[in-house]
Amino acid sequence: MTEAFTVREYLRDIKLPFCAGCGCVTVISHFLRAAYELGHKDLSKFVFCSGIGCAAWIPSPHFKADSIHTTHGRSIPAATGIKLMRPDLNVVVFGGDGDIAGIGLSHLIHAARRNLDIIVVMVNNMIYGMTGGQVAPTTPLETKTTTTPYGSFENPLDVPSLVVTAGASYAARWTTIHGEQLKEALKKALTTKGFAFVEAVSPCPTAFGKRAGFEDVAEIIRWLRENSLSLEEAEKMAAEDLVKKIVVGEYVDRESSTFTEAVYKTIQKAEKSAKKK
Ligand SMILES: Cc1ncc(C[n+]2csc(CCOP(=O)(O)OP(=O)(O)O)c2C)c(N)n1
Ligand code: SF4
Repeated sequence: MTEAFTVREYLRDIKLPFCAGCGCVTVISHFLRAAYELGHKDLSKFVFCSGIGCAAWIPSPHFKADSIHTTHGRSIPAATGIKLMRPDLNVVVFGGDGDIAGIGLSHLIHAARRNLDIIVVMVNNMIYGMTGGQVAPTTPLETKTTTTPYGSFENPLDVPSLVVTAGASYAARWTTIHGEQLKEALKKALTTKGFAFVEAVSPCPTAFGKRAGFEDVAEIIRWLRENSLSLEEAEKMAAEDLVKKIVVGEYVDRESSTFTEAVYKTIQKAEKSAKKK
């Protein structure tokens, strides 16, 4: 089935806005391949939501699909409304780490807590890319950015672990160099009953690489390869040795009742009791 796949089938004829070497392009390709391998010949069963930022340009207006660009950090509330009105559709949120885990963090936590049946793909370039490279909640410790010229002094947020604690059904982190695993995680997310979260750690040569001291995108890719380790390997290591590592793998894969089910069940119950009166 994979032989005939071409990303062009799923994209409008509009030039993508990303810099050369940007991981957003890799994420597009793996996401569309995942959809294709699940039998989606087009994106008519999808709605895409995104906020503001480079990664927020992934779906809209490029995918041949219905999509909505919201304000910065507010893509999950829009997705919530769409999913409740159209539970038959795959509602997918794309966003950067600033959009999803910075300004939009509370929405992410509550969507996971509710086990809202949407898919959130967070493209983690470890910086605020579109605004020129400010420190983000995901920037690795001691990394130089425009707002931390002497290196970041904050611990980065481990977003997959956070959504697991909040109640997500599925959570995974891969990098764009783990192509096959990332695509498989996206397929799992798309078939998960409940809240599914996929983090794709992604190179941003322009805003992250230059400030953090990387010569070019090849050097960022080398760094991703050298610093990624599996959850199983990480379990055997001390916390202080993991500070600058990228722990990849599936953080959770479990089933429980979803927000949409709970809402519709409550509506039915209310209608039944109203009829009795
Ligand atoms: C309410 C609001 N605050 C701040 C901004 C400015 N702003 C635009 S994009 C962005 C962050 C982008 O970073 P991220 O979400 O990680 O996406 P990236 O560009 O790195 O893909 C910020 C702070 C805004 N547009 N709206
Ligand atoms: S600034 Fe970074 S994230 Fe934005 S398009 Fe360029 S490489 Fe990609």
